[in-house]
Amino acid sequence: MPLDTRFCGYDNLYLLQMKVAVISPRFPFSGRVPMVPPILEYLGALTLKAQPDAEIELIDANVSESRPEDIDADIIGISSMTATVTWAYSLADELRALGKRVVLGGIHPTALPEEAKKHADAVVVGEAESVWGKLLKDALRGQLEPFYYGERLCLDDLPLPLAGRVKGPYKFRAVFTARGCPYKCSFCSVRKFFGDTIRYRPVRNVVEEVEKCTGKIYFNGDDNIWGGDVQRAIELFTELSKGTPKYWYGFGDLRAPQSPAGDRLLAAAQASGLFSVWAGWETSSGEGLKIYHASAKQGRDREDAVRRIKDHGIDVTLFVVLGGRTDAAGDFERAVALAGRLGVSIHPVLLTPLPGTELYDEYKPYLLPDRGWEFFTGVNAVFEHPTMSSIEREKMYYETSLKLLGSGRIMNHLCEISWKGFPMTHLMSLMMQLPMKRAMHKAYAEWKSYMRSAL
Ligand code: B12
Ligand code: SF4
Repeated sequence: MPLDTRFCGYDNLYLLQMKVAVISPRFPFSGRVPMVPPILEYLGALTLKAQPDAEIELIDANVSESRPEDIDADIIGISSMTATVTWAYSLADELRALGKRVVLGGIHPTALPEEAKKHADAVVVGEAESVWGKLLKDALRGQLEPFYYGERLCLDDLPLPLAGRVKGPYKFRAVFTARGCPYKCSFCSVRKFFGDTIRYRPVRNVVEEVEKCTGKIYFNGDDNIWGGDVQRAIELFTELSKGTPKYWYGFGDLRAPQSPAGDRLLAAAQASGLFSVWAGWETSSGEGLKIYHASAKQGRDREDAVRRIKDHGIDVTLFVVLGGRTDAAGDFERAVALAGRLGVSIHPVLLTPLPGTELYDEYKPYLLPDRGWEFFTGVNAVFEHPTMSSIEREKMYYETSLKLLGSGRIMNHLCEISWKGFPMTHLMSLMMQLPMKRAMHKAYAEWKSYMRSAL
């Protein structure tokens, strides 16, 4: 689009109406994600903060039928994580071949900015807040820089996401209250991206956003819903419980519930509507926890933490990583036994060395050359293992997941949840596991048919 006709001096650029499109990429799996892509609502809001008159198009590629030629904007932003970046690159290439300008951002372009730049006019490395306004102005002038390096600002002044603006078959949206993580899990990209100091949004801003959510349920998208400050978490939960009753779930470590204020924390969380905690158990072996630097977040007695959470009527799902180079076939079976013993859901993930992590550097020599980023989803084997082939690991992954989602197991698990959470926690537990079970059956059938055609 020729820009000079509208260009009236750098300082007045905010007066011009510009068109901005933001795209959340297609996932490399079939099945719907019931959550509005948070980046669409958020980058939309950040755009309006910088350019209040901008015309915005927010596209979830899993829902929208938009073709590249239909997307007409001064600048098109695409967000991506590693699993979705292959699709994002190919869309970016198509858009640029049509003469459109593309900026890539998110966790994968931040980990590998030079790679991303091959597919984009500009790459935002890190958080967008400090650079998005300048980038939009540069786009209007037709003078994009190749890289924009975002600073980690304090979170006092974040715009409220454009809730309700993205239409689709969504069941809920996400709310974020903090960024950063002090733990050092070797397979995780979060610390490098957001830093090891937790930055918190003011409690009143979070409460305002939750009040504005129209639905009854939301996902707390923080890496750790308790944060590193138990008192702040109690304050947040207490304030949330004074508002319109809502239900929520999110990721939490197992350390905070073991703290001296653990029971107060859990009671406040349950009163604010928390119905389910997802926690990184990672591995049952102490040696494994050391290898992945994942011991600190477990506290002294993580089984006690699980019991305490459940006693407060809150459901627990544990994430377990399997198939690492030091893991054995027996670890898959042990994950099933663990679910039975603790009376929880277990979500297994095949260990995936994501770029920008310590694990990636360690596993780089073993990566399978034919596996592109679209395989880095946690259900594919992407590296050589000393004793198990990739087919064996993937087959065991699906079979373990389906055992964990067996009807008897789901029912036993429901009976294990304390009456304090009845009926919402029980209902939500069921509503999360049943679609997961259907999706897993479908994914396994697709995998088998892919294997038959490939062999
Ligand atoms: C929500 C979420 C999901 C949702 C995504 C829903 C959706 N439609 O978008 C769901 C549940 C589907 C999901 C799935 C997975 N996820 Co996820 N997810 C997250 C989570 C919790 C929040 C991301 C988010 O939306 N943040 C809110 C937005 C507003 O902020 P943001 O994305 O950080 O964006 C900021 C900057 O990055 C930048 N930015 C981002 N995009 C763009 C784009 C442009 C153009 C610009 C300018 C700037 C910009 O600006 C923003 C403001 O500063 C993160 C954890 C985290 N802390 O980031 C993990 C995370 C992104 N997920 C991760 C992973 C690994 C997965 C899975 C592979 C998990 C698994 N093994 O099962 C699957 C992949 C799905 C698949 N098979 O393809 C990793 C990704 C690591 C990586 N290198 O790719 C993360 C970082 C978690 C972690 N601990 O490592 N996930
Ligand atoms: S605790 Fe969670 S967010 Fe923090 S480093 Fe470990 S996996 Fe990443």
